[in-house]
Amino acid sequence: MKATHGSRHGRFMVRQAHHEAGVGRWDAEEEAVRHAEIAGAGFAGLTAAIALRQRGWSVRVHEADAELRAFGAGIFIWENGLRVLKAIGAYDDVVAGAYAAPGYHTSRDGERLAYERINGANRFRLLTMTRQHLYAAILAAARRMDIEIITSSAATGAAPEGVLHLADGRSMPADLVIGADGVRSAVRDSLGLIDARNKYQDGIIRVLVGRATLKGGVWDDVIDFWSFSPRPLRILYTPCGEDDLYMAMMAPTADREASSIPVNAEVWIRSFPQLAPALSAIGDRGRYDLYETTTLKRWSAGRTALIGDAAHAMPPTLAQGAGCAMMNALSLAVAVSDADDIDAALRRWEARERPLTDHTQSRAAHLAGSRALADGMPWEDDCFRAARHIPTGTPPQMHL
Ligand code: 3HM
Repeated sequence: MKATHGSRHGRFMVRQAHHEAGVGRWDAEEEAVRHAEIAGAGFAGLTAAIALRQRGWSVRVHEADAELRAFGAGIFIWENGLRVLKAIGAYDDVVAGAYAAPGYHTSRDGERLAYERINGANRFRLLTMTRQHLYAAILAAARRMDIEIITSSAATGAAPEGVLHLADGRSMPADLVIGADGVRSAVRDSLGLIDARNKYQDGIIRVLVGRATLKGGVWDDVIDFWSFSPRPLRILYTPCGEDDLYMAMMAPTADREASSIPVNAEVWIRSFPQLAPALSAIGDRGRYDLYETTTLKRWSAGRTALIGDAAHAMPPTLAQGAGCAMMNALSLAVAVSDADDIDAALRRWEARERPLTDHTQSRAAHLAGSRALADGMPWEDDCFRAARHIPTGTPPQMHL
């Protein structure tokens, strides 16, 4: 482990921060440790916390919510995300409860359009799971590393010199501040880093229900159902295990009936009668989110860095939001780990990692804007560059 070279805050600030937080964990061993304050205990924030802790840093994570949880829907994790999970010690728990669908179909107006075998020999994997399952595995890895997580602790902003400002009025100095506080990031906005924000004609309701009778044969696959008549709607049908079914239900924002919450089951069943057993079980579950893209002028200002949706919110069309978030969180820790000059390390990190995220975000945005997934998932390198990527900080020889 590297000591405090180049750290302006170093031991004093760590001691002070611990003291202010009433944390009595100060001991001689931690004297030389560098310290990070992280806003947001989502996938990105916890991944960064674990990866920094693995490299000898002291970290504290602030979560605005009163509870540590993921919202109740499903998620796809491609091979790149699995590699990051391996690196942070969450892989075994994730794989233990995840689902590997054997195939991926696209169906349009009742016709089968495309089929791709997935998760078989010589194919990289695409595991599906509930968000809560993924979150629990990452949180357990953070707990094993003794990472301090403070709930009901919202960040209001940060300073480039390395200070995280909290809603309770406290200011936490650190060698590194990370804004992992989501698509509405206060840390990002306090630094004026937004470059562009785009919205699209569609959004999705994401919901988790029981699989009911939808089991066996083709019902064990992922099926992307599109329907253009009588109105454009889509349901990405995704088993997440024996019992759980994730449905991503795309509807134009202008279609008030179909995009309303609680879900108007009747409207959806009219377009997707074969999914009636699942649609009629939704009740008041589900949440409608717009497809949205956020890009930043820079991913860092001084010693403050942005990761996850705060940095690169993207439509979920390539299922790489969490994948890119976790890759960038891990590579950030690698970049600063032994750096004498944190500002310079963050600029190098962005130069190295950002092109892949920008590319993925732009492909995801194109798919969202064009509804091109209605023609089938484009299984080509251009769309799956991130999925095939070997993330910084993960062993290249690892065969999962
Ligand atoms: C995994 C996933 N893939 C695609 C979409 C979409 O196009 O809205 C949503 C998803 O959760």
